[in-house]
Amino acid sequence: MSHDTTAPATGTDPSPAGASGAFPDGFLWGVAFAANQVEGGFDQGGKGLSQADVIPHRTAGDYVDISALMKASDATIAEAIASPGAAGYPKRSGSDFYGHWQEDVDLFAEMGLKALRMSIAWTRIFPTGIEAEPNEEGLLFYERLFTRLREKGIEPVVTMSHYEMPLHLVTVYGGWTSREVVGFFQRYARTIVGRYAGLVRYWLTFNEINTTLIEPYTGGGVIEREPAPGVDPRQAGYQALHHQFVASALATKIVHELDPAAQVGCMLARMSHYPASSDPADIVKAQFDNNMNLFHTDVQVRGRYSGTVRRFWRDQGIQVEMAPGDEELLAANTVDFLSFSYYMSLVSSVSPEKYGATGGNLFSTIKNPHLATTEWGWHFDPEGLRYVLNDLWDRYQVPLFIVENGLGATDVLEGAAADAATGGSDTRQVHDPYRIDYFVQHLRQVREAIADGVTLLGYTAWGGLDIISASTSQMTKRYGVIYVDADDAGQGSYDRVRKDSFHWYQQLVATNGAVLDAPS
Ligand code: BGP
Repeated sequence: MSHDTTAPATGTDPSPAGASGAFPDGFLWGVAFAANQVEGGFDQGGKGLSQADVIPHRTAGDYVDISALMKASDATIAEAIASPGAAGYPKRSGSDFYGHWQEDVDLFAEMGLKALRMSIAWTRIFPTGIEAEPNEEGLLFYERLFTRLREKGIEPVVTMSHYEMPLHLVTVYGGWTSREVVGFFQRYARTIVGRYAGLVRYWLTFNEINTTLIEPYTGGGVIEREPAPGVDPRQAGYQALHHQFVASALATKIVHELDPAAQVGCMLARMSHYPASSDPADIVKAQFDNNMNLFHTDVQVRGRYSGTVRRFWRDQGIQVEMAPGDEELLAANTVDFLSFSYYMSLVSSVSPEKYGATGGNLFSTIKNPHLATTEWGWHFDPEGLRYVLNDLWDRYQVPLFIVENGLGATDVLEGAAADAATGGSDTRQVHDPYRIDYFVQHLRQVREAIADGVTLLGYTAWGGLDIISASTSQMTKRYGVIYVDADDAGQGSYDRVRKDSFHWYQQLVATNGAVLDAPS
């Protein structure tokens, strides 16, 4: 019998969704950012210091190994606390969304956006995390913002915790390694869900919850310290992650009780691992790496830890302390949808030394000879997004939501600002065809996945505005379709300039994706 060589259909599929899987009506086209990277105003409105406010801007050669950029030690934190201003700490000024939010929302409305995925800064609501009463000024800021968004027909999709917890909980409680932090988070979640019921209909609990194992400080507020003798250095990460799973389940329960009309999703940095060869050893390694990424969603969508991670704990001697009732709580409070970030794919092998390495989101990987890379070395793999969508849909059969995807690039600002003295008009512009091409190639694959039968709620492109990079703390690693006139040192007018991609994205939304067929 001959081998079946049928390839997956592309663009010609006669499925009921119509040729090439048109985007559904009501598709949530939007953009996405995070409070710690965009807001600034770190010392305004009663906000407390967060874990992100103490990460300085550092450089890292070729950005293949970025781990040093995201770490904090007792010494670096003390130094940061002693530095009163924003200079040297880019996330303290962000893109000054705190000062420009009305103008930015008007720009989003001009683009015709249907959704804005954003996060609430826990430190604007509970500055140290342990207060009995919330900070009213902080609550009001988001209330006004959500109200304005809704007035403009833009759905707020809100992350409760996006790499931004009160520094006090990090330095005094040990971040998420402390069980007490679960209680503080529960109070925070109850406060914001109660206050914004009816305004926020899509909640996400923890951003890229798998970061806690990869970058424990960024994901879980775990300061890097020498582990006690005989204790596996990964122990703290797994314990912190378990507490986050419990807190996520409690937050899910709170939303379902306080606002049954709202939905809750989890958020994973989905990193699909391809085997480097057809050597069965590489195949099994890739399967293991994928399952070690997906166990995070197994817990939040299926309600239980997978056999793969339980075996890993046994083999590695990792002890995760669980309180009585934790597993029942996880099982009873699973999410309504699964959201994820997709930037690139990775490669697995039992003999990685045979291959070169390249950079990536949160960690580096084996270089895939079939793929180009971005300026920061991330694999450029649009088809990988179709693969991920089908894989997640087949595994979980819950609605999916792409809440991050986009290209970090060094854009060039041309032209000059308006000059009152000479009467010169504002001629500033940014030509970013590479970003438009990135969106076109990824969204065509998203459309294929919809034709394959995947249920997808929406797509929010990362950045929207240029914001401070999570991993490198650079402003100049730009993702936005709106240019922000500021540099890595926080110098600039913070003026907003529409890039070419702004106008393209406006067409994308207006045509519900049909612009993807426009000749480039
Ligand atoms: C994801 C984070 C975002 C964002 C993005 C881009 O991991 O959820 O916060 O920053 O990656 O990465 P970076 O900013 O490091 O280029």
